[in-house]
Amino acid sequence: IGCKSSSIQRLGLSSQCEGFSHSQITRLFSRFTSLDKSENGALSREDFQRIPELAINPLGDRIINAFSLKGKKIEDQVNFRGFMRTLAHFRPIEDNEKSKDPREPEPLNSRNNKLLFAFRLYDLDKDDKISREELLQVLEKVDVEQKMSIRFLH
Ligand SMILES: [Ca+2]
Repeated sequence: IGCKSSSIQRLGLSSQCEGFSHSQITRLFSRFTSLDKSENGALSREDFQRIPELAINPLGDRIINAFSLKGKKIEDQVNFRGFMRTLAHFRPIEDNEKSKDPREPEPLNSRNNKLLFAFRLYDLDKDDKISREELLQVLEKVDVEQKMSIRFLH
């Protein structure tokens, strides 16, 4: 759907759009470009840290890592393709998930892939296990955030 446009083909996305529509991709691309302060076609850690939603999110750092993760390695720069692939996990699950052709690769917004994505946010050392310490670290961060929001209420 909507992946045939020439501007999108120029981005090298003609074969796969990760389920995004043409207008969504156009919007994502303009967001990507506005974040790319060094204008080198890739986002650095600092570029991501300027996103207000991530700056206030207790798991912001880990979400940034999720964008930068290639296999088990954290890359310094994220290109548009990688940006889009990470965001694809946040798309709503499609109703017809079960009726899809099992030979097709599972979409990134499937239940499994969403779970895997969340799991990776907790698995800091990428050993495919969440240790007690890793879980506690997340809980502590969330707790701080909750305390802060309570303080703001009073
Ligand atoms: Ca681990």
